[in-house]
Amino acid sequence: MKIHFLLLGLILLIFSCDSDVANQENDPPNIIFIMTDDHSIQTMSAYDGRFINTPNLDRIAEEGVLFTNSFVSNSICAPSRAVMLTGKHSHLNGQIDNFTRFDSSQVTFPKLLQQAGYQTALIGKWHLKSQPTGFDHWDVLRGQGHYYNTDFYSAKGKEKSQGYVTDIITDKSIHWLENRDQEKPFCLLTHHKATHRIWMPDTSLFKEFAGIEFEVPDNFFDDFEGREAAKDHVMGIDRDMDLVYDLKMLDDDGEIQTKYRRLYEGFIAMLSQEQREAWDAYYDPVIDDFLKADLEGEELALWKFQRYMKDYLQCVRSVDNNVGRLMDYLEEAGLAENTIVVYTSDQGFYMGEHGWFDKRFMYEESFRTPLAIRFPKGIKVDNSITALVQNIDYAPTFLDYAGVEIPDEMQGKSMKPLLSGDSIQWRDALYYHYYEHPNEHGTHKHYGIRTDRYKLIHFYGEINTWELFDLQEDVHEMNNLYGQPEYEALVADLKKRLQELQVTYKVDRF
Ligand code: SGN
Ligand code: CA
Repeated sequence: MKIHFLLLGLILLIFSCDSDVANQENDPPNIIFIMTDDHSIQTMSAYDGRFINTPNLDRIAEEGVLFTNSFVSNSICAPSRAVMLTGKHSHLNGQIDNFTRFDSSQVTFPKLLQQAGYQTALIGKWHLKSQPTGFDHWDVLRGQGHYYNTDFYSAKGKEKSQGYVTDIITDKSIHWLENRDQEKPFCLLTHHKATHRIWMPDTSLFKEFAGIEFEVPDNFFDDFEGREAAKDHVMGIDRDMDLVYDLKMLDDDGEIQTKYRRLYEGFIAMLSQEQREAWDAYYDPVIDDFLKADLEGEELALWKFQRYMKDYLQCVRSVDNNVGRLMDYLEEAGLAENTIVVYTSDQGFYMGEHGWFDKRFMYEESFRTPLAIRFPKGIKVDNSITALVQNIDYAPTFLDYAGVEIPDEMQGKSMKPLLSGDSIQWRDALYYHYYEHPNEHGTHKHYGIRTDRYKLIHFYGEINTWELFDLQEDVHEMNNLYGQPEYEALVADLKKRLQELQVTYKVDRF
């Protein structure tokens, strides 16, 4: 009798374990969508090891997949966010620039996931002006927010934080995960302020890049020959990067007077006494050395480049540490297997290429954006994917993995087949359109097409110029081939393909 009961117990145990496994297999995956602001692929070591080692960001790629041809559709913040939420290009979701207010009545992937039973949350940068919709919980910065002691806004109202913004966004994310409804799958958007201008580092990370000289890009002293639109830029490290505001050279005697000195004073007034002491202990000797060196011309430009890189990279370091912390939490909580972790940025950034900071242009550094995806249970391919993907693809991908129907109106494609190793027909060209003009960085409106080898851009509005680049022969896009007779047939073909893309994407004016 006893033996029978034991046997029955054993059978029941095996059966229940089996069904647990079966349940887990069929559980919809959780999603953690980590996005930084202005993080360049040049400063993520999975892509490029010249400047910084980012082991935690790379870990997502190593244990998952790195997309080596990942692009945005409009290289600026609010538009990128709207594209990712809606899966549609800017002209259809209406968020063509940073000034517009996002129409939050639109269909977005968080809303669809929520309807399908997901718990959804958004923590960190939002920048879309209208109140977030489609989230059970949101706790966001207003506009750009601040690096130190910033305010957060939630359904409960405004709350001041104490500390460094990248740490706080991570703390809030982990806290939400710990207190979520364990019965439901979740989708968490952890959207950082870093590494946005003015690149204010965490005071505890000041030491790392002391004494390091960064490699200066070959085209740092670009004269923009043959590229008229770029000549109007206001994003030169030499000319436009502010010594006090961007580079923190706030001297006590007020010798260094710059356009944005007062603005910077406002920012650092937000630091606590302890934070301010650590801040000054780091920058004061740099200011002294800078004043003594009395630099001019090219030497000054190169000094500015080195300082810019240090501050920016210190912000990246904090992101890397904090992404590591979030990944560790997933492991400890037993969530790693069934959670899709995405790491990306709202666009790329110039690290001195063409002598620039900022983004906006369809040139490679700001058109590209990092993209790594880890999903132990669902990814069947090794390490890297070379297909041309774009941020219109994120929403359909999340919906596809969650088993939710992808609305026809979404223009992106699910990347799930790529990640599953299925052989499918993928796109062979990308469409891009940047609209914000006039703006503080002088970038003209432009649109264009990029294939795996060529890029054709039309700058319009106050100017009317075309640019053609052979990306295989000219990776830095210095040699505009447009107008050269031997490229006439290629240009005609690219214009035709561009027009086809405009029809496909329902662009009504071109
Ligand atoms: C701010 C920055 C600009 C930056 C835009 C857009 N100036 O206006 O340098 O191009 O944001 O950035 S700042 O003085 O306020 O830092 S975006 O990432 O939000 O699109
Ligand atoms: Ca940005």
